[in-house]
Amino acid sequence: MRIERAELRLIELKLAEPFETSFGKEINKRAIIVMLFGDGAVGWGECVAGEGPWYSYETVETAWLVLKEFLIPRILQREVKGPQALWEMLSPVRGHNMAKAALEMAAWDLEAKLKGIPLAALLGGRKVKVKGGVSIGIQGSIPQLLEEIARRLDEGYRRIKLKIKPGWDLQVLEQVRGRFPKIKLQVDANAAYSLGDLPQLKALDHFRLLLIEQPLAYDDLADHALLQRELETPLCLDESIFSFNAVKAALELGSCRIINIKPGRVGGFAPSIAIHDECRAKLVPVWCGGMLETGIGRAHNVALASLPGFSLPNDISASRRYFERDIIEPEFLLNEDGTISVPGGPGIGVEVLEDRLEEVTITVRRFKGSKFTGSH
Ligand code: OSB
Ligand code: MG
Repeated sequence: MRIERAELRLIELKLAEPFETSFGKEINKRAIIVMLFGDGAVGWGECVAGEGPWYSYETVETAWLVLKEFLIPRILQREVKGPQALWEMLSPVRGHNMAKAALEMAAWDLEAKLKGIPLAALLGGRKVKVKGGVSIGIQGSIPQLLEEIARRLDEGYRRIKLKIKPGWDLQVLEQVRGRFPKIKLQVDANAAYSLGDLPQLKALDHFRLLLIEQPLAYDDLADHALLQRELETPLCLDESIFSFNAVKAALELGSCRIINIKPGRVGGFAPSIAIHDECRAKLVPVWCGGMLETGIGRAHNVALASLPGFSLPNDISASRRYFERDIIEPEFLLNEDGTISVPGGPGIGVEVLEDRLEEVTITVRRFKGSKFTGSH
């Protein structure tokens, strides 16, 4: 493929409901949407960097800068053998995985469209539907949380993830398990604990959780390994897994027994597939995390989750759980069996609503050769 031109768009959508984690509360969702044009087709990507450096050091603005100054110039007006080769062309840029992934994933969509096959098939996925799940933020009170869980179960979700933090953990789980003894339940601390909290963390073993996600610091594989030895419940790493090499280290050290793969966090589909294959060979279950993506990012996540090693329920919910109106059609719906269907059309298999996209756009920048046009 030849990348003839590219476009970046900063967009903002209102979330259907605010989302609170141990690191903050989000009311609106900002994202950078990437378009890559080549050989008569267009590939779509979405950058998952947040507004502030809380989940990761990357932000919407650092990603915009790195895309514009360092990543797009490496591929523009160049002949690219395929998305794997494109990832290698971006690899001299150290870090900035979310910026890289947005471009790389757009190239996979473009390649799949040029071949006339679904993105899922190009990635090696075989499933026609993937297991859904819903991530529930920290609520104002325990009764409110119980209501929220009941509503999500009613909607058909079969696995609930609760955000926890010190002070919103054991009493909350006590009540949740009391009311919902049988549901598939897991928790995510977004790195809010330390080994000083060992008694509280050990008490999590009482709640029959599928897993405990990222309890300790984002860069602390050693303490996660110590903690995993103290717990029966499997630990799952999210923030710590920023590369294939981080997975090797985590598995070698015993820092977790499950891996959350977010393609944005690891730099795209090429590293996601490598991590998936490594985990599969070592019988380590994986699942696909989410970053409150628009329908574009969700379509990418659904395609990835169709690979065979994604055996646990994913943080993939219906479009409506995130936004009143998504930017794609058809929107993602939850099937009666708690799954989300993998689109069967070429590439991401959903249509981007260009009018809707225009409505939510804050800034556009177009790149063509060494010149560019646009407002930022
Ligand atoms: O830690 O998994 C996380 C959203 C934003 C940032 C980090 C996380 C999350 C979620 C939401 O848990 C998952 C989703 O997109 O449904
Ligand atoms: Mg997480």
